[in-house]
Amino acid sequence: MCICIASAPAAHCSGEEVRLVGESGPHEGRVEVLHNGAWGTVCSFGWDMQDAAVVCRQLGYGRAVAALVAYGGGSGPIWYDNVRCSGSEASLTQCAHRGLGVHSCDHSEDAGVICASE
Ligand SMILES: [Ca+2]
Repeated sequence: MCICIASAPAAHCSGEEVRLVGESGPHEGRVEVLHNGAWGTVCSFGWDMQDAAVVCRQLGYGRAVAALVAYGGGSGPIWYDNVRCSGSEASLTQCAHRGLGVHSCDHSEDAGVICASE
């Protein structure tokens, strides 16, 4: 996981921080991404198991169990829309998407994942 230092060029950050916000455990929840100091969410349009697999890998879990919309809406920016991971990326930042902050979504569509907890 990358800790971004405010004074460092963004290119020096290999990956943004990702967290899961939910109530059932650390291995599942709404996907939130930290960019430029602001936690934001991911639109579920195009959200699938390949994308979920990358999030789970980035967080240190072996695999993804589900890609879903089940954890309520977050707040702040919607950073990603139409995420298109192949499934082999090391972090979500390496996946194609519409563009940072570019979306046609609202927070009711925020994407979540369940990662294998074993
Ligand atoms: Ca996708």
